[in-house]
Amino acid sequence: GPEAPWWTSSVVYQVYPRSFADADGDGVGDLRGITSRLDYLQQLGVDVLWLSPIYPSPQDDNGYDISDYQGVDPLFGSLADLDDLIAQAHARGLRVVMDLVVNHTSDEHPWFVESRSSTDSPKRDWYWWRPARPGSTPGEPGAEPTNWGSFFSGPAWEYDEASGEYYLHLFSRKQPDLNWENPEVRHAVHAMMRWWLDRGVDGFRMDVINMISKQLPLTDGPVAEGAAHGDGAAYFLGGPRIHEFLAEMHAEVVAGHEATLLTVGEMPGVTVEEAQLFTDPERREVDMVFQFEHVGVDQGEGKWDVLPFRLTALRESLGRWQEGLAKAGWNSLYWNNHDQPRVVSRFGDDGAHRVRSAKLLGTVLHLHRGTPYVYQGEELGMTNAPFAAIEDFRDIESVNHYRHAVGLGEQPADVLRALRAMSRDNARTPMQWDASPNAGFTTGTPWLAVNPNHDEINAAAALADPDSVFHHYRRLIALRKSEPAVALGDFTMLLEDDPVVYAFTRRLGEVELLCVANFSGDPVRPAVPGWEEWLDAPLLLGNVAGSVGPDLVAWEARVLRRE
Ligand code: ISL
Repeated sequence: GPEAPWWTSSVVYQVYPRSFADADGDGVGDLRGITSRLDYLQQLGVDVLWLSPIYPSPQDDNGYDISDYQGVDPLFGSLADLDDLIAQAHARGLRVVMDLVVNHTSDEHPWFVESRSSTDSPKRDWYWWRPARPGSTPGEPGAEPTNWGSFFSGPAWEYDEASGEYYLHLFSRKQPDLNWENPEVRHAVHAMMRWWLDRGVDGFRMDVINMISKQLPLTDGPVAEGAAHGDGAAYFLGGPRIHEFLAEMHAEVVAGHEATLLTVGEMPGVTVEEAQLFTDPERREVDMVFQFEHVGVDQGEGKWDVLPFRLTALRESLGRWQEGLAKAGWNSLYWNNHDQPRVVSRFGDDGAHRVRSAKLLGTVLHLHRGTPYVYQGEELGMTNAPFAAIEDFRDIESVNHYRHAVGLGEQPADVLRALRAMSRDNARTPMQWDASPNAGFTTGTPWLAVNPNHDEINAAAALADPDSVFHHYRRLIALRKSEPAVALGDFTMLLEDDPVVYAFTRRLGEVELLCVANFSGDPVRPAVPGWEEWLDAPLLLGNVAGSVGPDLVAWEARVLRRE
């Protein structure tokens, strides 16, 4: 068949600029800080750098509220700093992917300022303006055009007193949704994307891109028992024109550059059937999607309903995605990003077995079929943070949720417990470079406290220790380059019902790999069919030095190879 695309054998590293490296000492990470750490990324061996938003922004949602798509927020530096970062990355063979946040803008974006200025504005129709519910008093609770809740608590509609109408915001009230039905909006976005490609960027990670097509007319959604708002997902997730909009974007922006670019659509709620369509190369929409099923296995009714982790649920989900995208399409593989708690605290053991379980998690993920994403600090086994009080949090989602939940009568201690487990701020504590007071992240006061465990968990210590999580990730990334079955082998899940052993094979031609992992603190003999024969196969990679026997020790993972 045709040669596999370059990103099948690539690994992407996500940088959250605010928390990565602060060169100017203001307590917030910046572009020059990132550039100063490119050697570190090169040493890890990653191929692509994905930058979370660095554009001018009021920072209501840490840059996911953009007020100028073609600039750099002074907080992070200048356009010249970005040009320099891109040039220096390219010089090291690293591609640079930008975050594309076009479901919504900031309410301070000139487009929205214009749209809001009058009902006759030529840009009025660039956003979703609606009158109050018939028979209600505009501005009163319950008068919103639909009953939808926003992702950040409260209603998804904000009343604009000056014009007497409401605008839609699926996220914060400072993130009004763009109206993609309007072709002018789409053309403006395409032009902006082309401008970035001309500047040298190598692709886009598309924020909540499956929310850009809305089902009309916008109508009330079902209200769960005890919920303050309705669920509008049926009207904005995977709407009727989503495939058309993505195909159009591909034709207008990506076509002709496919061989060098990477596009990944972030799609909360996407099903594997839909993902097949989005990522089938024949359809020319996106290369891969971020799906959320596997990071929902420890959540019940919403993310704050924290459930115990069950390996069987994780396997069922990941296995179904491996199967669903086996023939056409492609998976992205991730445990972490700037919205998720730290995986070693979540699915591993961040106490006695932190290092080994972090390596196990990396091994299992990177041996699946798909493109792995490493989120900053994951390669160090960084953990969730010991947040003590609500004052320790900065994230708008966390802070809003606390206020609303406590307002509705929940016990503050219960709300805090859920925040500690699931808050996005767990991912956003500063990168731990060394053991110095601010972890080598800043010489100033960090915008979010550094995790006190940086005296032990940090890049300087990891680089110096050949058995560190960092060096294990480096070996995993190198294995993808040296062993074609890692990137392209067929995937077969084993042990469908095993509560502690996660095992699967990859096969490419005559080569067969076995990945087997003990997700527990107790030794176990894996029930893998033919395990005795496998014990004769050479170990490609493991997380317990010298381990060869039939039993896996606590949190042990092995990758074996035979042909
Ligand atoms: O973490 C979440 C809230 O529970 C997710 O629902 C998250 O909001 C969702 O995955 C969309 O995330 C993206 O868009 C948001 C932004 O806040 C996130 O940081 C971004 O990754 C709005 O732009």
